[in-house]
Amino acid sequence: LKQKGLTIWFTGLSASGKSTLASALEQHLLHLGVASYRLDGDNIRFGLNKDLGFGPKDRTENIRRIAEVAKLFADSTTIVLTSFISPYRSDRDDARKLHEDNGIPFIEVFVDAPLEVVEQRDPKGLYKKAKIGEIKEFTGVSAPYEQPSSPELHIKTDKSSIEESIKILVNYLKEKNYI
Ligand code: GGZ
Repeated sequence: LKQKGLTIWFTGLSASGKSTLASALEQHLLHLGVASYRLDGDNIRFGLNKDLGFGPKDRTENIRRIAEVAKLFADSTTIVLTSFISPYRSDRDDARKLHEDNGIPFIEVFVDAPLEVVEQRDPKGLYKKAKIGEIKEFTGVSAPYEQPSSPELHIKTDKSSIEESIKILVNYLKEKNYI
């Protein structure tokens, strides 16, 4: 890594492919010998943020804490990969500001797949449950997702393969001289 660290912030609906892309990118960076660290629901929502649910206020607090943690890791010359829905534009903008005010690049990646597609994927059956009301305030069904208006990268996971998507990400990092 040629400078400080940075944060790659994946945002998108449940089952859009955020974690899949973050994991694949982590593998790629590992092979290049670049230090990276992944933050996702498994290591954040069951730990640091286990007191938080999915109402608007809790989601905002979830994202605020994740942004703070990402900033700290990035400050220690690590490439941080976060994969959270982060449905509110203002929360993502706050996360960006926290980084940029500290001189740390923030790369917002919109992991985009149409609702029909993610409902079809439904790997955990959550969309099905949300539709019959078993899960309340489910993003895309009964809670909002505000699409990024000017993300650094926009990846359509129903159109590009994982390999193609990783190429887009790696090319961006190389172009910017980050790796
Ligand atoms: C959205 C929910 C909900 C509700 C549980 N709405 O596909 P998953 O399971 O593994 O990813 C979803 C995850 C979303 O957590 P985040 O921390 O990324 O959300 S946010 O950024 O909005 O705070 C889903 C599961 O948690 N899940 N209930 N109501 N997703």
